[in-house]
Amino acid sequence: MGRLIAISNRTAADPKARAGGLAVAVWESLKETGGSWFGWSGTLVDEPPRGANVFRDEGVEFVLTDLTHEEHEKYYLNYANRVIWPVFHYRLDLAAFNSEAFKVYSDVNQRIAGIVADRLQPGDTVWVHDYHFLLMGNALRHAGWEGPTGFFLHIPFPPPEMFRAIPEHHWLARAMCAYDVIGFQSSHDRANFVRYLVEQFDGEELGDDLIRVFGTTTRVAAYPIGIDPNGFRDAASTPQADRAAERISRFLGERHLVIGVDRMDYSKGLPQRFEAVGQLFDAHPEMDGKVSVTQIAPPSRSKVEEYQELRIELDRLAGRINGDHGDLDWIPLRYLARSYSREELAGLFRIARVGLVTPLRDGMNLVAKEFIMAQPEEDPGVLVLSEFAGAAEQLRDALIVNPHDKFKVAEAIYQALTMPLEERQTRWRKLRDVVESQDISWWRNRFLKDLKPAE
Ligand code: GDG
Repeated sequence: MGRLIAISNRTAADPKARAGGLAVAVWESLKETGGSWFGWSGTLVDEPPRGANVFRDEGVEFVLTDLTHEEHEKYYLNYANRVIWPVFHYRLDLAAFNSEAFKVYSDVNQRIAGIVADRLQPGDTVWVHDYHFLLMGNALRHAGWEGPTGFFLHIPFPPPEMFRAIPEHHWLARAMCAYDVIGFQSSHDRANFVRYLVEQFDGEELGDDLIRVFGTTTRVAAYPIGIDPNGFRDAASTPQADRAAERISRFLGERHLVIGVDRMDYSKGLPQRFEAVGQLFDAHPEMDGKVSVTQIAPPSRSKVEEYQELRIELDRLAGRINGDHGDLDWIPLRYLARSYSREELAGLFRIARVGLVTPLRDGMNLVAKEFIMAQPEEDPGVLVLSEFAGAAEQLRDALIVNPHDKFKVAEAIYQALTMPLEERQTRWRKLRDVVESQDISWWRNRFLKDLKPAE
């Protein structure tokens, strides 16, 4: 294969950003093939930028463009994060449809496609990531690029009934089919998209994941993303991890740790999770003083109104639960609205008895996989996992719950806290085998193997 060209809104140009799953996966692939990574620089400017900021790091070329304030407002904050994000997470009620924002979204896709197309060479393979760039494949075709072009959606794809609520759904779908390969996190997301193409545009399933629609053939398949399992296991035994584990142990004493780590986002089901924790202590007073639930929730997109409301709701719920159940020497639910390093998180996961991953909707959820890899084999913790996370398709030996059902989630936490060692080990070994075998390289290799023109 020739050069790999990655396009994503945020890149790993900043070495500190190379810790997350996507950043590591793309970064490693680009280093192997000597490729380029196009995206937003993170800088906002008043005037439309001319050209891009180009630099190299470890053999990888970064080509970054600034966004204007207007582009940031309409393309990023409005269309990507207040139309596509909520609808794709089944939250029509939170969508702020806006045709002007769609126009700017489309313009930014085209502008960046122009920057990319100018630098593409025959033999290159283009891999576009995520919901900011649904239109990028089509824009590249218009700019004259004919080589292999694939797209991976990191977030869920909604049922057709919801997708059709987006006024521009037909434009989005038509443009998406300009990609040679469209990858989803789960078979469920794939099925939603295929059903949309079949019902709306008489798409024809040709077998082998190929769909014929809009006069072209596109591969539509599920490629569940993985993590770097050894990297995360190693992170859990660094001095930084030990220090974090030690610090929280001082606070825990003999108590069991139940941990959650999520970006503060309404898709992650945090209010429902807090309610379930309250229910746990209501239903099992014998757990009083024996368990400490710690939720780490770094704020994200704090300029968007719905995120500000979520923050207020979490403050309120945590205050109520601690007011109802806490005692002079015990805080049942600690909620920390800040971020920690990857090593610190790994250290906290390592000593947790229960990992709570209960999103209302999630493309995959990498935290579930990271939690597994940080567990010690001799005394592993238990994963409580939402059936609505993409990860639930793979991690069948977790305790799978409906995150809307606070009674069942509370019982699953209780079951996890009281589970005999032997059962914890049996479940954990099976989960570890999945996370290890279906890792980040497996994901990347499967996608790139398919990333050739479908005909
Ligand atoms: C999207 C999709 C899909 C979290 N807090 C801190 C921190 N994290 C790290 C986690 C994990 C990553 O961020 C979060 O990944 P998730 O998969 O859980 O969720 P999203 O951010 O919503 O990601 C998701 C993913 O893309 C990949 O395709 O799985 O469904 O929504 O790695 O550990 N990292 C550090 N400090 C924190 O405080 N360093």
